[in-house]
Amino acid sequence: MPFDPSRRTLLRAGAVAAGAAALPLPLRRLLAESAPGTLVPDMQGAPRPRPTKAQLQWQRDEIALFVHFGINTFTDREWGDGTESPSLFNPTALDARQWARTAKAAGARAMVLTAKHHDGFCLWPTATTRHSVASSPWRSGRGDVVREFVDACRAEGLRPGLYCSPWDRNHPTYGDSPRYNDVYIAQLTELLTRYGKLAEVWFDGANGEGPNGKRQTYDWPRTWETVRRLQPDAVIFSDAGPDVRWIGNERGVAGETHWSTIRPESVPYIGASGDDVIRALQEGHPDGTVWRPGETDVSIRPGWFHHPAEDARVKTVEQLAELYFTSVGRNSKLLLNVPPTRTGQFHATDVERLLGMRAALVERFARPVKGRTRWRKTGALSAELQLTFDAAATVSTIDLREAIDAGQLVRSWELLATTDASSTPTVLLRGTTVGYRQLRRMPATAVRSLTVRYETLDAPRAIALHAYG
Ligand code: FUL
Repeated sequence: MPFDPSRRTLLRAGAVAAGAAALPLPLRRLLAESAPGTLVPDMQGAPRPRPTKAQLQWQRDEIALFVHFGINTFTDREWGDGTESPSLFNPTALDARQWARTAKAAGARAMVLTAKHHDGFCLWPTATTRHSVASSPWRSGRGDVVREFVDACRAEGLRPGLYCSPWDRNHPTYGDSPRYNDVYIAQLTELLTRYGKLAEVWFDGANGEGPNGKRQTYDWPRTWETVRRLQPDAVIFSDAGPDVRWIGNERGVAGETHWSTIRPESVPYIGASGDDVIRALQEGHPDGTVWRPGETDVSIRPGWFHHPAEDARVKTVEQLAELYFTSVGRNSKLLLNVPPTRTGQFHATDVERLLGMRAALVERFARPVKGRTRWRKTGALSAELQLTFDAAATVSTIDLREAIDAGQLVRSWELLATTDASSTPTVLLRGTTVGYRQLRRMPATAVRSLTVRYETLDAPRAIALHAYG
């Protein structure tokens, strides 16, 4: 039995030293103060958050592939316990270019590799432990998966990111908090200085006891400071931010309402759990004081690592295309995990499904319907945008967009249509937030005009409406 998903959720939720009392003050302060976006005054003069350049780029990437690869790939487990021999790591035909080519062909613009998972095995030759590729038979101990990964990303024009688990079930210092924190910062420093520019640094909050029976207390403020100093253009992901927050589930579904802004106190520390926290992660808040959009991480298979027994349980093309609509189409970003097999390559089924997803999405957006647009303010906090066609046009996909570099303002909208048969507009769709993108599908409908009426938090700005046949 490779893993127990409910336990995984529990541990993620139970993360950092079991609660607010243990982590907390410095981190809480840091999270509250590290609002990375710049603030622009709204119409009442109150500051409203906007994204940083790095957050904007992260969002515009739309799809990134997550690559879970490591000792678990060779033991058929989801969580190693750290006692695995490095001699098990021996991919027969590792080809990071195959990952990168596939990612690109699937429409991804970035890729994030598990440089170290909870078992502590490092995919790069590190000075901090012998538990790494340097002690494995792969490439006679002279290989570096992280190097091959970043090189492959750059060769294919993808932006690389790294995951380095703070939970380390191998390192002897784990549980001895200050000593292990030094080791962890040394590992991050290697990763953040040796491999060029990174787009994203991904932190999982899972946390357990060390060999001394003590639970490790992570030093998040020092961790964030290290990333900011060494990779100022990377976004930092964790459950609670500071740049990108978790979306609250691993099913690939963002909230139907999804503000990129959030009240930091609603997710006060990494690993905070409970219905209110999940709701805050899913939906954010219109009065949020920081720009911290949600990232939707989900695996193409039931597990995060490759298990031969799951080769027949790869998500279908339809399921994958659906994920795009429930993440990117809800103002989020899709981080789609594709685990290499023991050969060190993506499985043929996964590749085929990813290409199928891409083809399905290309087909969905293949027939843009062009018309004349007219925008007007209809009130202090409302506006409408009309798209008129010369002849009846068939529409089945709607794409609404806010210019989020100036922040997120739309709080509710409805889409009305006129048809040839009647010039009285009828409501086709309704929604709440828009943000970067709001995508909707509907049965093909013949229309003469489309009008989005929307309400905003502050003085309205123009939005974009694209329709596809
Ligand atoms: C979780 C980890 O425990 C899983 O193994 C996986 O890496 C996932 C993305 O995050 O919390």
